[in-house]
Amino acid sequence: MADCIFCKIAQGEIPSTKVYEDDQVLAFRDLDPQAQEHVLIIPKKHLESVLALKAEDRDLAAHILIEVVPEIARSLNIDASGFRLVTNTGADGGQTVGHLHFHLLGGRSLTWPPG
Ligand code: DGP
Repeated sequence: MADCIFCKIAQGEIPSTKVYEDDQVLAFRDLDPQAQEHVLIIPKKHLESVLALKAEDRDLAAHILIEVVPEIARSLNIDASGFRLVTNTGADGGQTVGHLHFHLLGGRSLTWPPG
């Protein structure tokens, strides 16, 4: 998508602080961190939100949850202490960037419920 900021980050047109990358997925530090560790995990392929995932994306979704999230959590050393994985969806969900992303937050004790 030509005007998608996260597509531009995935393509290297906008700089980011990368914490993980493979052929399908990029993870980088959030511009406005809400915790000591705040990473955004995105598919390189443009998908608007979790609602845009289709059956053909099953392997991609599983890869993010099964391989990418644990690997990043281990690399940030928050796998034992714990973390939160969030995907804001749509207006009420607080989604501000229309490219599927998972917030991985950790490094402090997070409260619940969210605002
Ligand atoms: P959400 O509100 O769930 O759509 O989260 C979007 C997040 O993206 C928000 O925490 C701020 C972050 N963000 C927006 N633009 C940029 C950017 O250009 N670079 C980085 N690293 N993060 C960004």
